[in-house]
Amino acid sequence: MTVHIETRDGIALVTIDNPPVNATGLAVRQGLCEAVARTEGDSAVRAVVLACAGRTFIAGADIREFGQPSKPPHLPDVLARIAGARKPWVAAIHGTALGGGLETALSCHYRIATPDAALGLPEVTLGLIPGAGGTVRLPRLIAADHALEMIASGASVPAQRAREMGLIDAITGGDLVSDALAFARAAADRPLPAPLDDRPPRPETAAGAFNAVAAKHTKRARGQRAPLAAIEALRNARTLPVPEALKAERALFQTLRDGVQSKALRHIFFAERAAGRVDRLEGIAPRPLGRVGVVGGGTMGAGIAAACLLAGLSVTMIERDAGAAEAGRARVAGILDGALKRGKLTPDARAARLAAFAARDTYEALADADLVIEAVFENLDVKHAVFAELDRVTRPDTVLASNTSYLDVAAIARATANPARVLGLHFFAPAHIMKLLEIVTPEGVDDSALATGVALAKRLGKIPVIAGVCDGFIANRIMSRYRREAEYMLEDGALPWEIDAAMESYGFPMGIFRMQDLSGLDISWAMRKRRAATRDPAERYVDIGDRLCEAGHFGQKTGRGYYLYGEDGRAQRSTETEALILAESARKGIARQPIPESEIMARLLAAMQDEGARILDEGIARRAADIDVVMVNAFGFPRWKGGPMFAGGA
Ligand code: T1G
Repeated sequence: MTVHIETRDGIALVTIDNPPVNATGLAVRQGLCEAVARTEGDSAVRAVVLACAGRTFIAGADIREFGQPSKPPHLPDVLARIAGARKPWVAAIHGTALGGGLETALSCHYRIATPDAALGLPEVTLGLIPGAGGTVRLPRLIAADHALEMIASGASVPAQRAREMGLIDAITGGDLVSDALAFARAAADRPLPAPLDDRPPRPETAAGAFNAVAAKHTKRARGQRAPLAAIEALRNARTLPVPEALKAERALFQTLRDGVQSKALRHIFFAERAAGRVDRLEGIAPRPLGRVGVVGGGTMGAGIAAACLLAGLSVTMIERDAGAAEAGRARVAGILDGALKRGKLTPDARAARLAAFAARDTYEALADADLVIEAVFENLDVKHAVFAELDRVTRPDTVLASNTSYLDVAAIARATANPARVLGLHFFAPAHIMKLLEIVTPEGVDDSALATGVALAKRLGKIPVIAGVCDGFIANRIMSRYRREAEYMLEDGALPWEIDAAMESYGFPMGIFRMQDLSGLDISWAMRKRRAATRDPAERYVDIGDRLCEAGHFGQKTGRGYYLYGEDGRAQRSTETEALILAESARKGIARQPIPESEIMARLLAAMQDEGARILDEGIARRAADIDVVMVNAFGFPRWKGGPMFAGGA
């Protein structure tokens, strides 16, 4: 039974049991209609508690249903029956009440939640707005600007905050269902509260607060339609009669649901979850993951160590000497302090995490590590020396991983007696924040070692994407390709700020030249010099980046790169860079032609899709959707475009 009913001393307990997240699929909607009819018709029932089995209260409508014609009873109709019930309904919330789940709770007369519950309307993250009354009812329960913030941002609020805003009536102290039954029993003796539809919209918390939130999210939209639709729906809720506002909400929702941005966002939602499912690992248990070793306390090593500590793992970091170990320890402590400042860690949790951390200057300190991640200088000889030492000091079952961003992991593995225990774990800076983790799989890597890498990604709250061994794996290989295309366009007729503007109007947070200036032009310059001897002479090569570096212009850190940087650090167009580019075009005999914005993006997307197709052909990536997951999570490809392969119709 997806929805079952039992009555305890005159209170009906309606329980939804629809794993994995109690989404309001057809059977749930039918079951709820049945529950309303039965409880309304049973004179022994005085009140109703709506609860969910499993890990969470309803986490939303079933997103998988959106691609097909929706079948009645539709959620808004189901919720109207609950709201119209003559007996009080109490929503008993645990886990996350999200989207249609929170809308279902809003149609109940009361809501109570466990202390660790969270409530939200995240529809905008799927390119939607609430489609079952949320934009009309939420602002009748909580302040207008609070309602707009929740719906336009899609962010959840914890139970305590929900209580303060008036979104829930109580937080339970003990067992949720028992408390909810007691709450319902007391409610049965009181007059029913007025349905939300009959209440006036709540005022804003301060004059102008609503418009300030609207302005903030209008600015942040960057071409996304859903946040703007959310603002429109919340304005309707304040100005139109409820029936008109609900009709307008439904129309906006259906337009968004059938639009390309929502299809792209739903594609990425499921692609990110599918990325971690690896057929070859079915039935393969990961090895234990309690103690992690990190070799290297630089930016990446410290970020990786902090990510593991924040996930509750014990970490031993080693560096070449006591001074470097102390510097690495300080970097890790700094990251945890940042998490404390941002409220992501309590002082006790920070102390506990630091107690699980050691920074040492001897390989012997890694003797009991379950997994070791190397994050040292990107040089094969250096990595060979590290892995030879790891082979010597670690247990035979310890998984060894390199964080290399482009070196051949199989070549690194050859420094060990058992290469099958070596894989790549390519983190992206900052490692404790970026969600993507490329899991690089050399030929012959042991399945349980691979399963351990995937398990680590999930433990860290990251998205694992399996990548084969090649230069740059998936992310950097595609980025190198479209960076080259951008540089070709500099010679052909475009300027850095034109290319960056095209990318930013497409939805990237930052254009590629601005991004390179930020990370430092000298890094890729060093890589180009290293590869000069093996570069294909037939391949077109653009010298502009080299010219800038030869003149000492490494980007923001030297005050000039592709852009000029003022005291305030703002990027400005550079006439010197423009002159250098024009001179390079002339030197190569290229007659520059202006390149319109649409063509700039078309060429960049074609470059990404072309490299993506090669990556699939070579088996470096398992599916086109994995490539989308990588580009969205590594390089800010706009989620609402679905990734380069989705955008290209793959
Ligand atoms: N529909 C269908 N499947 C869903 C789902 C949903 N709403 N939410 C999760 N799943 C699947 C997911 O694909 C995965 O499947 C499994 O559940 C576990 O998810 C009318 C229109 C709830 C915080 O946007 O944010 O309501 O991979 O791996 O990390 O106005 O899932 O196991 O086969 O993410 O513990 C609004 C989306 C929908 C919430 C749990 N709701 N879900 O996170 O597990 S639109 C959402 C989440 C809507 C109404 C509108 C998270 C989670 P599989 P998971 P998790």
